[in-house]
Amino acid sequence: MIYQYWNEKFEKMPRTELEAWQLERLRETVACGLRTPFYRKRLAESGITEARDIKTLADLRRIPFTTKSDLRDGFPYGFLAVPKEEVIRLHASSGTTGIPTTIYLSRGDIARWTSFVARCIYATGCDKTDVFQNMITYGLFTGGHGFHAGGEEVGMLVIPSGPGNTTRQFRLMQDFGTTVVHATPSFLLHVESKMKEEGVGRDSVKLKRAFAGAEPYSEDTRRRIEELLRIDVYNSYGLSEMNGPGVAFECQEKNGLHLWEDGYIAEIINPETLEPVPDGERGELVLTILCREATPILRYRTRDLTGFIPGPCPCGRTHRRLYRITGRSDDMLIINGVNVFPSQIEEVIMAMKEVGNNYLIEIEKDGVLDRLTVKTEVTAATFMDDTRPLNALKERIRRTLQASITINPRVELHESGSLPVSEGKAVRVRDLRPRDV
Ligand code: DLL
Repeated sequence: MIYQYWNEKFEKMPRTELEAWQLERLRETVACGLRTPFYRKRLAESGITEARDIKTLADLRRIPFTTKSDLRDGFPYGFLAVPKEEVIRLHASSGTTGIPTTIYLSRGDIARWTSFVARCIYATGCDKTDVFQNMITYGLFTGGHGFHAGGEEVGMLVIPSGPGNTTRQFRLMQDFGTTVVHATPSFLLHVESKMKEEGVGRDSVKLKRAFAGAEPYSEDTRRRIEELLRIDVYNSYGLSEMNGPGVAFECQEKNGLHLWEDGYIAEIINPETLEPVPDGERGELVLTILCREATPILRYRTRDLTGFIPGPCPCGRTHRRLYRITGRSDDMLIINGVNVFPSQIEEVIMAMKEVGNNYLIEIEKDGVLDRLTVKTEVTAATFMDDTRPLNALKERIRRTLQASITINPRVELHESGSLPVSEGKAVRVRDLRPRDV
C-alpha cells in the first residue's frame, strides 16, 4: 500500500521527540489554564501555580481530572483563557442539563484544528482531486464546520450539503461527481436504503469513500456499509470538548484510530479506580488538549470506553491507535448522532405541571435510523376523556423537548399509575436498539 502523509514530520515523529513536544505543549497548556478562574483554583490545590511546576510528562498525573459537570459549572466564561476579543467562534454540545458545554476558539485554534482534520482526511488517501459532500450537521455541532474546513485545507471541492433530504443528496452526488462523503454511520445506512427506494443506481454516482463517526458502530456495520455502497468507510472519532472531529482517525489500514498525540495526550483509566490501565486493556479515555489556547482543558474524562492497541501500525505513523469506541461509562445516549442525557428530558417534562411522576424513554430502530419515544404519565387531574387538551399537551411536550434536545421525539401520554414501576432503582431508559458493538 502507498501511504500519504499530510504532515510527515509530525505523523512519523519518533516517540522520544513526540514526547518532548508533548511536554513543551503541556507546559504551554497549563500556562493557558492558569489564566482561567477554574484552573487557577484547581491547579493551585495540587501545588501547581506556574507552568514550570510541570517538569516531566509524569507530572500530568498531579493534575486533577476535569469533568463535564466542571465545564457546566464554569459556564459561560470560567474556562476562557484569552481576552474575549481574541475568540472568533464557539461550539456547544449537550450538557447533562440545559446548560451546554461551550468551547471557544481563537483564530490560531481553528487553524490548528483544521490541520488535524486535513491530516485525517489525507490519511485515507483523499486529495485535492476529490469532491467531498459533507452530509453532517453544521451549526453548533462541530462535525460540519470541522470537516468543511479540513476538506478545503486538503483542497477538495467541498459541498456543504448538511444532513437530511436524501433526494437532494443524490442529485448533488450525481451533478458534481461526489467521491467522498461524511456522515454518521446510521445516516449512511439510511442513504443506502433510500438509494434503492428511489431507484438511484450505484453506478450513477462516483462514491469511493466515507468518513463515519459521531456515534458508536460496530465492525459489522462498517462492513455492511462498505459492501452495500461499495466504498471504503473510515472511522472518525472526536468530541466537542476536544475541538470535535480530528482527534483520532483511521488510516488506510482501517485497524484502529490513530490518536494525534502532538495535539492530545491520551490516558486510559479504570473508570472505577481511576488508575491507569495497561496497553491492550480497555478503560475510559482521558484527554488533554495541547493545541488550543482559548479553552484549555486538562485531563478531561471523556467517558468513552476504548484502549490502546499494542504495537506499531504498518502505515509508519508513530501515533498510538485506539480500539473502536464500544460505549460510555455514563448514561449519555447518542440518538442519530445527537448526544442526549436522560436528565435533559427529565428536566423538560418535570417542569410541566400536567405531567405525572413516572416517565420512560425508549429508543428503537425505525429502519436504519433511531427513534426516540418519550412516554409520560399525566396527573390524575389531567387525564380526561376529552382528547383535545391531551393532544395539545402532547404537542407542547414534543415541541419543548425538540427545542431542548434538537431531536423530534414521539410523545405518548399514559394514565397516572400505568407505566411500569421498578422495585429497585427506577428504570427510565429502555434502549431497544440491537447492540452489535
Ligand atoms: O460527535 C464530534 C464528531 C463529529 C466526531 C463528527 C466524529 C465525526 P460530540 O457531539 O461532542 O462531538 O459527541 C462526542 O460522540 O464522546 C463519543 O461518545 C461519541 N463519538 C464520536 N465519534 C465516535 C466514534 C462529536 N467514531 C461523543 N465512535 C464522544 C463512537 C463516537 N463514538
